[in-house]
Amino acid sequence: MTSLLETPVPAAADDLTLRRGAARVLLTNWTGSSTVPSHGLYPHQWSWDSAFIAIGLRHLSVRRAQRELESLLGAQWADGRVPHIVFSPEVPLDAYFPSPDFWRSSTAGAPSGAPAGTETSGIVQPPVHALAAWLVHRADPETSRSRRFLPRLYDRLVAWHDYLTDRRDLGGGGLAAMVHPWEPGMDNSPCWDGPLQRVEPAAPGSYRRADLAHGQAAERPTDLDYGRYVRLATDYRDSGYADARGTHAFAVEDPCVNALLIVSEHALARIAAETGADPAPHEERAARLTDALVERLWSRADGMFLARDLVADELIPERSVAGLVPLIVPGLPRDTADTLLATARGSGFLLGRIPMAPSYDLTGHAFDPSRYWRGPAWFNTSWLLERGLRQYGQTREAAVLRAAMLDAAGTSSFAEYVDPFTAEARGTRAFGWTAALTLDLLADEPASPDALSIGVRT
Ligand code: 9WN
Repeated sequence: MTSLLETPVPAAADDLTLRRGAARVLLTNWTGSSTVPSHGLYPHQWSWDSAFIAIGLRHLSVRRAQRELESLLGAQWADGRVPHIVFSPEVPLDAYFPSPDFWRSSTAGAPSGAPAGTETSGIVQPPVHALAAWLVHRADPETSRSRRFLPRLYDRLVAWHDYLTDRRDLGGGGLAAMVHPWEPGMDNSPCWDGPLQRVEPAAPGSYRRADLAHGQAAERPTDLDYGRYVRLATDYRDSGYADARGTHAFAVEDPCVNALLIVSEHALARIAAETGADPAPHEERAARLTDALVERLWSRADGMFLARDLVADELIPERSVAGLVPLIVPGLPRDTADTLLATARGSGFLLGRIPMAPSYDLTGHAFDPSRYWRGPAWFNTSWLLERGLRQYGQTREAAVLRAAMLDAAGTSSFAEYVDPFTAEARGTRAFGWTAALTLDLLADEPASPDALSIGVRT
């Protein structure tokens, strides 16, 4: 197969048309205080979606980008968790499952400090928020300072990271654990197939999926997996959303989640310095997390990071794009970064040889180019890889990936995910973070390889 690196970097067909199309998606998906990932399939506010969306929205409206993060963090629980969904009271209950009457956050979540006046889910998603807040600030520091954007967010972001590094350190090794496949954001990844075997699915008639009304069954999780998701969420809710070691049937440490936590902790150090707080504790925590990531999740045999199953206390032998995302972490040992780059270019992910890296190993037994997180390529993980490549000096490869992403975003009508070989659209269209990250990629070529100066000229 010819490497894309051997051909000239194609200019994005028409940047202006692409920019207008992406802006239209964000304007259409804006609800007045936040952005829905998609009006049909995901009609509420999602946590990591909002962070990626804010990163793109800052190029369109800094005020809206600030609002996006403020509204999400406004629904934070007193224990520090940032819920993975903030429900809109205007959307009918049957538009999305599980709906607010399933999670019952304001009652079942009360022991864990859920807000009384807003309905949310009780689980979390990857912590991209401090990174997003920093990037939104950098887009227009003057407006940010005059609105006291960072000082108002700082304590909330610290409480969020404290929750993850304290209550969610379920493995005792210093990393944050996820207790439901919806939490790492890559719900249907083959990484979770093994740990999910232990979970008794909820009875098929006890709930009704809403996703199949919008997505094709062949591109979505199976009913059996859905039954297991429902069982885990029900049990967590019935425990009052309590986090304690040894009580979760599903508990994993995910490399993408923890890499994002590290980058966000570095961002928190910059936010601290900007707001007059002490950055040192954040840099120290980022360094500790980086050591723990390498110590607990690096697989020398696989040349990449793997997730750890905390119930069995072993690495999960499935290679997903989550294991390449730590390229976004600054200061990895050089041989670790070099090996990771080699794995990304190798037969499992073909980085630089196909348009966008798949979500799961192309040679893996469970690979499927169309099914949700089991093979298709996503724009958020590709955006992270693009930044990671740049950070480790691979600017030419980063430029090739950027061009391929822009091309795929336009031709797929800002699809939720695409076939990794053909970049053909899969999932829903007019998807929030695809449009937002397109705007971010179009905004500029970052002046510095530092992951925290993503998309901002310094
Ligand atoms: C469950 C909203 C979310 C993304 C996730 C993606 C998908 C939800 C679902 O959609 O998950 O949270 O219903 O499948 O997997 O990453 O945040 O876009």
